[in-house]
Amino acid sequence: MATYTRSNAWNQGGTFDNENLLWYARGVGEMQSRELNDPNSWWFFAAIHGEYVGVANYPGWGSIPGPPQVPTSPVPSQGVKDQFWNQCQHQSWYFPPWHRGYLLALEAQVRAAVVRLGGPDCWALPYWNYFGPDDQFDMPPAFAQEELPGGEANPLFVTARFGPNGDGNIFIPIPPVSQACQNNDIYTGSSPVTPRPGYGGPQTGFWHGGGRSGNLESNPHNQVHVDVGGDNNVIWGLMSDPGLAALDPIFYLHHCNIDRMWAAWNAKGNSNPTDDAWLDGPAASGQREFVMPMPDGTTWVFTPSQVNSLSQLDYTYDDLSTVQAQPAERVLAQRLSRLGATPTDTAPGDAMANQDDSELVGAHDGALEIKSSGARATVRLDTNVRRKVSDSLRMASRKSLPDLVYLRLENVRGNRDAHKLTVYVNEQAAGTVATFGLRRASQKDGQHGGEGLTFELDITGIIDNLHLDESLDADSLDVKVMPSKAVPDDAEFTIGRVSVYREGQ
Ligand SMILES: [Cu+2]
Repeated sequence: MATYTRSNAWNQGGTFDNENLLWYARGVGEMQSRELNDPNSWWFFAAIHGEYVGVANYPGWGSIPGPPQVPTSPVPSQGVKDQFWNQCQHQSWYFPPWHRGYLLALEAQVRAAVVRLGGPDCWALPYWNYFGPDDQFDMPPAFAQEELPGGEANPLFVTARFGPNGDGNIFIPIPPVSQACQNNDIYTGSSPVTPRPGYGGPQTGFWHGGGRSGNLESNPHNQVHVDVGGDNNVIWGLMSDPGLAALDPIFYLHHCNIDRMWAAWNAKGNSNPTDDAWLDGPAASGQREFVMPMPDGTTWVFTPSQVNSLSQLDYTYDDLSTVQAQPAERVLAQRLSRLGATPTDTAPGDAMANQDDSELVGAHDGALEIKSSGARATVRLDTNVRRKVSDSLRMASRKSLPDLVYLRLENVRGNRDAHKLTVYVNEQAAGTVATFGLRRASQKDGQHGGEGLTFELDITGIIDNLHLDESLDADSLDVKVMPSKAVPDDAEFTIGRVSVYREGQ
């Protein structure tokens, strides 16, 4: 039996009538009263995720328009910083387990503060389920109030939180934000040619960000960050940047929902990796360990194997339902009938599983600049590979499953963290991605040499349509990338390469 039950922040209308939110606010307030070099402080915890404590210009912590007032001193020793700070795992298969451990430690800190203040010892972190009924896509109102019911300053209130339209109205637009990731049934793809990031993210070592996000991280996680933080054309919101995000108390309710979705995904029968490299974490191969300060002054070193399942842990959620996936079999049957395959074909199971059958169909080489008017690329297709795709669609049957096709925006770089990009292929919408973490992933002196972010979209449905319209014979695809808002003329914002891959199944 779990000791703690995490519940919906929107209970009692998401106001301070929800006691759970009121105690969260008081606990956060207590943590915010501690100094930066106290491992039990709010500021120290944000720095465990990522920090710009000493950076002079925005997004330096010293230039954030309060509240909250963010102290930039006293800075802990180099040894303490090296041990604890800048640990967050992004664009990595460690994204789900690292953030689970991080939430557990923060929750323990807030609970200890709540108990000290006379609150309930069963206090647990609330989650913000932006997919819930009614208006739950709106931020719970308690976060937008400047004062607590007693008239004191509200520790949950943040100035640098601008929303999707940059006007301070915080809500999550659904769509493009969706729960479609819950339908993926693979945690990390295994093809050595183009390994899909899968639900949980690509295989990496200790990885602070850069490259490709898994499906859960890409949408909803990255999009919600950018929707909440946004920008106001001068600065961007705390939630829009990994080095600022965990300063905003809404951060932990967002991540609590992401953690809930992962638990729900597992509860539906999907499996986490069984490789030792995942289970034992990066420290097992000599890299940094996952380590958290606990309220009793101890440190907790953890591995993914220790946070693999809620059954090992002392908490649960009051609701583990997320969208019910269409069964993969029905999705495939619909696709085959659209492509004209006869429904009486051989039963599934006879299909030959192609291993490692993945290759480039075409690419647009040379960097593209993203302007307010968008970016446009003509992706030339290799004649032979394109024919292979066409043939697989024409011959589609249960014995010979049609190809899957993916589009990649490779090595997107720049200083625009709060943007979304919507991609069109031959004028058909292929999907939307968010540039959360772009600035940091683009820094040449950063951990991964400024490779930027790479986005991948499944364009199988569009390719099927082009095939059915008999327009897949063209030797190129027209790819258009539209930013969600204006891009200043002097902004850095580029795409390294646009590519299209096929994969046999
Ligand atoms: Cu996050």
